[in-house]
Amino acid sequence: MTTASSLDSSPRANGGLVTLGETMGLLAAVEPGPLHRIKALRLGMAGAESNVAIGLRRLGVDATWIGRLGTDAIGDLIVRELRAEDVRILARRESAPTGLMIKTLRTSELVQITYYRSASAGGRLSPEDIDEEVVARASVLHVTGITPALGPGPAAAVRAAVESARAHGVMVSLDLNYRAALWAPDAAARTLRDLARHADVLFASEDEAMLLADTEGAGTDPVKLARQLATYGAPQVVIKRGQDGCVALIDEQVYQRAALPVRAVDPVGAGDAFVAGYLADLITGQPAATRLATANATGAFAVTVSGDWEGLPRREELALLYATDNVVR
Ligand code: KDG
Repeated sequence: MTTASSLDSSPRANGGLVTLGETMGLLAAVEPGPLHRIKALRLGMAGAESNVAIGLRRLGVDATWIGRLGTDAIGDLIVRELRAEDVRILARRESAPTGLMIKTLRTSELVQITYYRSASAGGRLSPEDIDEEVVARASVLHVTGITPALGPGPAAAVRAAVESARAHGVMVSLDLNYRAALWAPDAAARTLRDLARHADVLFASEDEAMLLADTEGAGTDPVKLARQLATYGAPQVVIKRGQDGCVALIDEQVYQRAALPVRAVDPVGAGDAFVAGYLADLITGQPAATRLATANATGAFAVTVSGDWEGLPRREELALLYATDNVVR
């Protein structure tokens, strides 16, 4: 098996992003409180990988999402939304239902997510869904640690996509995205370590980095954590620190950026937005410092709006967060 090359940390010029994973219906509470007392739930959709794909499209970069959806109204809703966002969809429709998640605000600061996805269409993803030609034409293949947690088929699909990407010289981006509701930490660490060895760009929160790093050596210091993750071979390691900004080790240089001050309404999706900003600028050939600035801005925009992807910015909006007279425009 090939491992990530530390020599080539720039993507090919003409392709966009290809990603794969499960996108689900999302029922989001419109007010804080326990679910049984909520007056209304807003119906939408979300999925870490399709959130990233939408983020790239909003920034003007081509994006393709591969997945499986039920032949049901939620599947139709997802197709409509992704089409409206101009994401290319390579999805089979299944007799199994489209997965669903419920997002409640137990307090105005505490978000709770409940999944209804154990026998969903998205969990039937398999290597036969991976079109090698589509992957070969991309600049970047983006995968997350959520998909391999869905079962052996999705895990094999991720491996097949990564192998295709590596065989065709396509950069591999991995967001560890550990989901405790889906698998145990030791099983996750084993699989994610293996995937990390094939990544050119590796994203992690501090907690996720600790899952893979030797914490005795790194502790909780984000720069040390980034250095530890870099030992898996990725020339670009980015630690997402939420409201504390980010730390990155890119081509052996350390970068640290503070987050942009915004009033957070909904933190879910901020990580995907951050990744989308970074990858959009990577694909369009921007230098590391610009990639991180864009990532910070896209992450900040995402948290200002209720919904996992709805607040993602268009390129011309990025500078708005730096404006000093940002009241009326
Ligand atoms: O990062 C946000 C995602 O986690 C969310 O949109 C849903 O894909 C999702 C998941 O599996 O949690």
